[in-house]
Amino acid sequence: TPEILGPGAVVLPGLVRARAVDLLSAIDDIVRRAPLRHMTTPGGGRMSVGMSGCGARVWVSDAAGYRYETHDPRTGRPWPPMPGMLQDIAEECARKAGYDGFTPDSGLINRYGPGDRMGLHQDRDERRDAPIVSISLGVSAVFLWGGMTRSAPVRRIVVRNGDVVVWGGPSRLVWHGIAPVPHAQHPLCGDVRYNLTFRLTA
Ligand code: MD3
Ligand code: FE
Repeated sequence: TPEILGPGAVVLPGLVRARAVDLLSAIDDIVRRAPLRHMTTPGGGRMSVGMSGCGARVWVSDAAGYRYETHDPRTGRPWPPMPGMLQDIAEECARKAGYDGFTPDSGLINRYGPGDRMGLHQDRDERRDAPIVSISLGVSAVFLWGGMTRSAPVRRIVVRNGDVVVWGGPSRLVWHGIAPVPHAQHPLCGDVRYNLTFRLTA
């Protein structure tokens, strides 16, 4: 049963839980070719989250700023193509949230170890007329759902293995983040949480 978080934002609890093993093996294939790395922020910080991705373009951050790149700066090679299974799952999730015909060209992988977090931010570097599909795997975490300004009150929502959240329309530029991931174990992932986000960048 979908839960409406806000205008255009929908939680689909457990929608891909039965496919978690397949999703994790797709992640393994990708990170073997494009290793997870801790990106640097323009302000000089080091992100605690490990990142990689697949598809035509993937988000990167370094001293020069945030942008989408067609090649992995670490290897100089194009990012691994987006597996058809991931493309299909992302499209299905978007459709079930009311967004028909979503064809993402970017799949970002975020890996959280115990204590890792993502501070409040907006996603401004990709197409804003397309939704973002987010899939949580492994250890549960608390998603921080703010408002249209940084100082707006924040709602806390637990996201578990196999949960899907889709954000679009008026909720697309909402401030959001992930609270420090608890030291916990999940049978498929050990003490790790993965998040996959699918986006349209061009
Ligand atoms: C709400 N990732 O990669 S996904 C990110 O769990 C990011 O790794 C978090 O925020 C994670 O940028 C949260 C959920 C998410 C993604 C994009 C959004 C929520 C969003 C864009 C607008 C509003
Ligand atoms: Fe984000």
